[in-house]
Amino acid sequence: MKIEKPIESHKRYVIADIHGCFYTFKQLLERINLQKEDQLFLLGDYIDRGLFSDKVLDYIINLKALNYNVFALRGNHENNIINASKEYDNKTFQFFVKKMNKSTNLLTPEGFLKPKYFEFFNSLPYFFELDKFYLVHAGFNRKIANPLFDFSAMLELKNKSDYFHLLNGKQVIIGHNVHYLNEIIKAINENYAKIPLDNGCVYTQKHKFYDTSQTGNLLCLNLDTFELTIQKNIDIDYE
Ligand SMILES: [Mn+2]
Repeated sequence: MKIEKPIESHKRYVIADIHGCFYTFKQLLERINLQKEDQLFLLGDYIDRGLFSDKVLDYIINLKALNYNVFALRGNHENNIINASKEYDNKTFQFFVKKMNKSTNLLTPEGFLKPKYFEFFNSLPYFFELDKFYLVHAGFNRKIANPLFDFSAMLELKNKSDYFHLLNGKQVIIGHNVHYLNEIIKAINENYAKIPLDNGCVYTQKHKFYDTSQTGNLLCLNLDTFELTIQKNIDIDYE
């Protein structure tokens, strides 16, 4: 899906991996002072891990209803939950959502995925093509002739270091893989071919893999100035 740049005075922002951190997301949007004419790109994984997946989704759906230019991509978490809702029997599905996802607030009292969320997830595209950028949840499979056809790579790609060249002349902006803040800032400042934006917003406490002094923020990149707004997780105050 190709998206044209807005006129000069309007801004373009990208936010990745909100993962249920509603209050942090809202605070970040207030700090950038998002206007209706701006473009806001979201890189997927709105749900799970944090406690407020439903509030995040309702907020995004409402911004769209109010005619904000919100462009939301599909993450593996959205893809997994719609697949599970189609493939599993209801008991297994509820178990999956409860145990794996902590997102029981996405379900009806009968244990089905609420139709408004199913519709939203089902509508999400896999990538956006902009003037100078591709935006995608996890990345592109650069080993095949046309990376724009490998949809599972777009959702799941784990490899942290396989892009040193632009894709069709464009920079690629990704979420999905947690990167430390200093790595992200370096990629932005040095204009890397691939810019990661997932700083592991939910990882605020001591963690077995991550140095949490370098994680725990939700980030917003201005695509035209490359200014980065760093919002510390405030959802922990609401849990
Ligand atoms: Mn992901």
